[in-house]
Amino acid sequence: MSQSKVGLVGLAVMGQNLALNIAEKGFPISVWNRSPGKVDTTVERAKNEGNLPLTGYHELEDFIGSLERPRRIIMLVKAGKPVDATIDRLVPLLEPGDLIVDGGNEWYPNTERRAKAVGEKGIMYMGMGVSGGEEGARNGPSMMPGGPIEAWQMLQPIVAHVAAQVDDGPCVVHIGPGGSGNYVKMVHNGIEYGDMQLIAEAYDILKTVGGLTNEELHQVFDTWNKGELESFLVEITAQIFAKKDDEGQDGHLVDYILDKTGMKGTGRWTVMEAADNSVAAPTMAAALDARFLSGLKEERVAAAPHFKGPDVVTGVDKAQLIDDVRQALYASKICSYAQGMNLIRAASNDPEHNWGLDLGSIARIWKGGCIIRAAFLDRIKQAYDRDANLPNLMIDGEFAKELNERQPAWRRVVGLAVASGIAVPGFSGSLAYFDQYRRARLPANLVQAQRDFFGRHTFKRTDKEGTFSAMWEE
Ligand code: NBP
Repeated sequence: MSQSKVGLVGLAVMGQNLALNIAEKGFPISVWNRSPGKVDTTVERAKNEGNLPLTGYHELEDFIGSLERPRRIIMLVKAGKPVDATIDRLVPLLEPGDLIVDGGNEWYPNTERRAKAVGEKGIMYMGMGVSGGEEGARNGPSMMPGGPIEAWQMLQPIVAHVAAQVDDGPCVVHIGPGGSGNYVKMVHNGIEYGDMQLIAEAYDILKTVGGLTNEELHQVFDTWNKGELESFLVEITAQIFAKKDDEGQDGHLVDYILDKTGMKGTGRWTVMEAADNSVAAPTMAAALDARFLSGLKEERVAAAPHFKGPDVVTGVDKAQLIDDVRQALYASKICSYAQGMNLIRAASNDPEHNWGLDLGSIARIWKGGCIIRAAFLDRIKQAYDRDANLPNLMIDGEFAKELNERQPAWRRVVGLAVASGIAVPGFSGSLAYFDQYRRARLPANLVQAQRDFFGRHTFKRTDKEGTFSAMWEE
């Protein structure tokens, strides 16, 4: 019997669909899952979806024995302990030169720890972020593999065909060494949190101040998706507003959904990492905080009668509001991506990592397959092509021009929201990021004076070199 080119372990949503995708691209694949039921389901699907070259195994030993050597095994099991448990079962059956790739959303130091441990046995290890959810995994995800270059060379011939394809190639690149693949996927998810929050704020303003109906919101988002905001998230948002309730109630499903956001942790990691690296990430942090606050549903309901917010501003020109919100959303999005890119660069330059990551190629592989795919990622790539050392995306000539042009609308929207009592932490956090970055002098002089006053922390002066401390209390 001919041997499979690749093996896949873990056949839940992601693993099952990725396995079918790999098989469809012509790579014979063997699959195994801890509980055998999912193996049978996957085999059945492979049969029904075009007699794909996929073989299922109930015994791990048989699965390993079916693989071409050196073996390539992709794991898609729940991050954390299940990954360790799977490695513990795989490693005794493997040989030096074999490769294990963890395709889950793993905390990057775990990948580095595992790579070291299995590396002592001559086995190679990669952490590969996979984005695009179920649909991406099945039809072409964006893939972010990190680890040794020799491991990438073994993986590349397969993933280059399996990843989403865009105008300038497959949405996969060797991100860099160590846990960099997981890191970039983590920041991708942080950006995703920011994008979703910004879209939710646009919705809130348009609905609450503009009085837009779901039908109108559908139209607006659909139109936006044909312009500079063209992206997967804007596209699905338009579709969401068109969806009628599926439980027999009048109206649209979106209005029956509880306003309490779930999360799995990658957004939290991104914000923690931003703090650890001293990188300002107010848009992503605002998105995370908004999820925390949304979680306090019962508390919010109890608190509501205790406060009276301002009346919503009335008499707003609807067409102008829609156009302003579009501009505010776009400008905020630039700030959010700037924060994410700066975090990736800071981690890459950390002497403990020295990953040497290429921001332009990272933006490129996000152009297709993934949740944050958007037309403007091509422009982000071009910005880093123009200047790989761009200190901040906002100061690229094209983006700076766009931010300048959108400022009046952006400020109108934030002002209107604040006056109406609508929280827009993503829009206002992004605007504050922009305003702090663009102002040559900030009130940090006063903070330094206070620090010196109470703690003799010293300060620098603007007019001469040296370190100073003052006798503040004469
Ligand atoms: P889940 O994260 O829900 O994990 C389920 C899989 O883990 C099943 O195959 C399960 O086997 C296996 N598993 C568990 Br749980 N404990 C195990 C153990 N001790 N030993 C061996 N296997 C174990 O699956 P998923 O949603 O497909 O996600 C897979 C990875 O991809 C995760 O890291 C996730 O964060 C990431 N990811 C998910 C998405 C998405 O849209 N779902 C998107 C991008 C990335 P069983 O069948 O025997 O219980």
